[in-house]
Amino acid sequence: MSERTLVLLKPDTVQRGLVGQIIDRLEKRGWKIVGLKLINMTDEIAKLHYAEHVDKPFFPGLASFMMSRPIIAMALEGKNVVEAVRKFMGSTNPQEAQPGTIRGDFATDIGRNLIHGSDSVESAVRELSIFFTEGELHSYEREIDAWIIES
Ligand code: DAT
Ligand code: MG
Repeated sequence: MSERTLVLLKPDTVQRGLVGQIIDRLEKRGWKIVGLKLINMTDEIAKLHYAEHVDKPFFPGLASFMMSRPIIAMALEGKNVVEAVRKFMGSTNPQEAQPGTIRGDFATDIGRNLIHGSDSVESAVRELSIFFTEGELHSYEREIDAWIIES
């Protein structure tokens, strides 16, 4: 079933000039970009987005990293895209991430792991509403989808 997920390309991705390569891989996988913008994360957004982590010892460092430079926020649509993007990203700790994943190919440190993807369909709905208004999420046809999606 087609669903949507939130992807964030973290400040390290933008600083390292990896935005194009990562978006290239996402597009080649066949997922549809339905929202995209460059933003600065605020303290308020960090607390909302990482609500499950606010009381953890790593949260202050995580929040200040995420607010340090601009990030890319993307909404992706596709079949089983939430779980599939998690696999595409690789393990949270890049030391454990498989080669072929974003973190496994481009990252070494947990605090510089390049990319965020929603961890469930429920999280995706919640997180997308933090970063995008209804009007910023687009529904549109792609003729090539007949060559990517069976039905
Ligand atoms: P993920 O980003 O894979 O969903 P998460 O939701 O558990 O991972 O954590 C959010 C981010 O917080 C993660 O991408 C990097 C940081 N983080 C998680 N666990 C950490 C830890 N033990 N030490 C430092 N940073 C951590
Ligand atoms: Mg997470």
